[in-house]
Amino acid sequence: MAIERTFAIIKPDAVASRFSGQIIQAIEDSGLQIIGLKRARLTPGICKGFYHEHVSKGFYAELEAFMTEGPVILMCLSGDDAIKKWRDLMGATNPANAQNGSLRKKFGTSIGRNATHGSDSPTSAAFEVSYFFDSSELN
Ligand code: DAT
Ligand code: MG
Repeated sequence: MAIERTFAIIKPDAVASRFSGQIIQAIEDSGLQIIGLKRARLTPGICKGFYHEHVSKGFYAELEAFMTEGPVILMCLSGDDAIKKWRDLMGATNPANAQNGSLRKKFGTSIGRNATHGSDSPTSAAFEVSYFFDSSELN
């Protein structure tokens, strides 16, 4: 397996509910390394750039309102098969369909308010990591 980097967000619902510690613990328990981490408050403009593939969709206004409602924790994760490993830890987009034990099942409350984000491909991971982190912030 190849060492990959992926991008993760602890979304505003999970930060506000003080689930950040449990989510970070789950990442460390999985063997993935957190090589970049910061807390931020997304603006509508930053959100549009990040979710460019979703801007034209019907749910985008709800997504932007949610992602800008409070602080988030942004992370770059590194490890074997990191993109799939982090997607598997999170579970399905809709918490109702997510596997028992997954983070979205445990901490998400609806398809819109689903606790975490993870890149879905090497291309999106490269874009998303560089959208939020300078290379000097990854160690
Ligand atoms: P994922 O975050 O699992 O990659 P996605 O890229 O399809 O899912 O969508 C990005 C986010 O947008 C998702 O985490 C939650 C929100 N979203 C997706 N589909 C939605 C819908 N039908 N209604 C409300 N929010 C939705
Ligand atoms: Mg996605």
